[in-house]
Amino acid sequence: MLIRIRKASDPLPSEIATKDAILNRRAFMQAAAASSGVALLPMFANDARAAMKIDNVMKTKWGADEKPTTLKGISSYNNFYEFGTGKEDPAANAHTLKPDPWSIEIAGQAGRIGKFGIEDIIRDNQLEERIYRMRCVEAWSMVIPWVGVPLASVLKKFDPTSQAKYVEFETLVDPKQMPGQRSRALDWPYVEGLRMDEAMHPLTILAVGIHGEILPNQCGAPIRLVVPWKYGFKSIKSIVKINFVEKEPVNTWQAQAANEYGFYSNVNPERDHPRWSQKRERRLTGEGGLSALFAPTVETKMFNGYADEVASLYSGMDLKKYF
Ligand SMILES: Nc1nc2c(c(=O)[nH]1)N[C@H]1C(S)=C(S)[C@@H](COP(=O)(O)O)O[C@H]1N2
Ligand SMILES: [Mo]
Repeated sequence: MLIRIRKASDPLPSEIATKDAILNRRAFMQAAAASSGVALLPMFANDARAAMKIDNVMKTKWGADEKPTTLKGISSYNNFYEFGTGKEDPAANAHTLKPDPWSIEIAGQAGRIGKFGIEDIIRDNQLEERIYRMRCVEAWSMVIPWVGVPLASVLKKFDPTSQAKYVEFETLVDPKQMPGQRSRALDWPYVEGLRMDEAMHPLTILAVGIHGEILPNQCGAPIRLVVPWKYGFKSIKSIVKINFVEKEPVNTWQAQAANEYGFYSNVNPERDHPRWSQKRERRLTGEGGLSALFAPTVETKMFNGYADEVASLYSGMDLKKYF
């Protein structure tokens, strides 16, 4: 089931220690923020910055020729409705999220179910850097150097049964940590789903970092999904539950407006959103003050440019119907 795109090296004891250290450093960060009475601002504090660094990340071929959006750009223009609906809201509000300790409930059609600490979930994996183009349904895009692990290798540890046709993911619900949940902007928890073969595809990862550093809270700390050939909303943040299910899950945006957002949500320039075109996208580089407004547009590619890798998953499907 697991398709390897390279020979995976066995983790060295030092790498295992590194993953536990991610969480310890996160605790350090929070302590530092609490004692200084300021919000977590890793971008502006040098000590904190060093503490955010993730060691032993293996570079991969993915996106080697791309110019990544800056960390500041990636972490100051976000969609994370749990912290407000404005693009600047998550950066301003996400300091109330406590990503450490963190556990994920594994449920449904699998041999091993229960609650697992995040450190157990990624323990056996080599952390990889993959520079992926990410495209929001709102027609903007970024190039993000993720640090993460293949989702397939994580899911396999829980022995999904033959009944497991889809994987459903849920975000934390806690209005104390996520003040946006005091409003009914969306139905909480935020839910997303993938077909099993999409979840097992080698491009699909769980991310724990960006630009070699621990994920900023507003980017979905401590662990979020990344599915680069689909619109951004499929890449659910701050995951607390992974559920192996038989039926196609109803994802949050589909529940919100089924005529606008489907289950598949593959990036498709040929299928416009009912209210706007999907033919082009604004590429946000994170450089220059008002880049979000004045960013040049580029052509949107089918499957966000990953057609060679993923088109075969959908052979025979009418992607205008299954949008
Ligand atoms: N839990 C949760 N996950 C979420 C969202 C959200 O509002 N809540 N927004 C989605 C959308 S619409 C996009 S475009 C991406 C944005 O990820 P980024 O802020 O890291 O760029 O997160 C996705 N994951
Ligand atoms: Mo999005």
